[in-house]
Amino acid sequence: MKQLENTAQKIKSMEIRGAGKIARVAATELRDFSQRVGTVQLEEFNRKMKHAAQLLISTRPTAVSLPNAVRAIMRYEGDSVAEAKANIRKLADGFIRNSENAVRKIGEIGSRRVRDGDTIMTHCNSAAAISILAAAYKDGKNIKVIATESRPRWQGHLTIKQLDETGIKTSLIVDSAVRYFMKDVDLVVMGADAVTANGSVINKIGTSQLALAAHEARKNVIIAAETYKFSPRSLLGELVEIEERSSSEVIPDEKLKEFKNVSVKNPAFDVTPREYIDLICTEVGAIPPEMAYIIIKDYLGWSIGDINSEGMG
Ligand code: RI2
Repeated sequence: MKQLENTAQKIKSMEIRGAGKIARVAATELRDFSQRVGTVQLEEFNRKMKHAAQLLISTRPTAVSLPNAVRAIMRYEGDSVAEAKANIRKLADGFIRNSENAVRKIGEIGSRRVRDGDTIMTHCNSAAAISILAAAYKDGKNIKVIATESRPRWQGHLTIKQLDETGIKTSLIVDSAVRYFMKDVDLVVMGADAVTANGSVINKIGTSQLALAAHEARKNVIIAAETYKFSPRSLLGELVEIEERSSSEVIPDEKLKEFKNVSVKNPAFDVTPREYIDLICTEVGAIPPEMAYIIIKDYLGWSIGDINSEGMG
């Protein structure tokens, strides 16, 4: 239990972050937790697994990769605890392997849209987006990247570090400079925390203003997103919840206390309408955002009936 709570806390505090990463870590934790459960009573085992699943899902409300990963593992079967444990191990290992392959495949597919000499703007820190940039560079394309700081958590610093290690020339800019530099940009590549049935993309706060600036300047926007980032529940018309994080990420508590009339708003994500997105690059192909529904139905295998009966995510 302690280790499970520890992992949940690390996801909540963003010590472990990134939509794909938290999905893989949740799958790993559920697998390891299941193996540690001591009981031989299947009912008790199932109850404990359900509790663990809910705890992991509750850590971050926006990245749909998290409930999708948990759901993929909670489909386990078995007539005994031993069988259930074996099945969970298989499902979790399969999910993690597929997820790692998906990020690599997105790099291969997305890099074909990058031309030699392109300057590419990116936002926040997305493993899937960086996979495209790194693959293009590895193919011998001489690219440059403009990366935003991504206030308030500075994920842009992770991006410049990772790009620096690959050898790609990168400029770091403040978030409010995206429109100023858009004239120098050939292509925008960003990640996603969730994609809805109508093709809207939920990603780090600032994504939608960057996409708007790109749209105004007629520059293409590619979103790199594995299929498990598509939201089955959006088929029911549900909106994806936007996580509101602590004010202390924006201003220290002590400083805020000096004001009588000031409050802080700190949404972690925003919604980019599909009109501002040219392509969503998934591991099963580069699709127009209008095709998001097909991914949910054909590749995630969800129908409205399944979603209603599961009651998760
Ligand atoms: P990958 C991150 O969320 C960013 O919004 C990033 O674009 C998205 O997850 C996808 O990341 P946060 O955890 O899965 O920093 O592509 O809030 O790495």
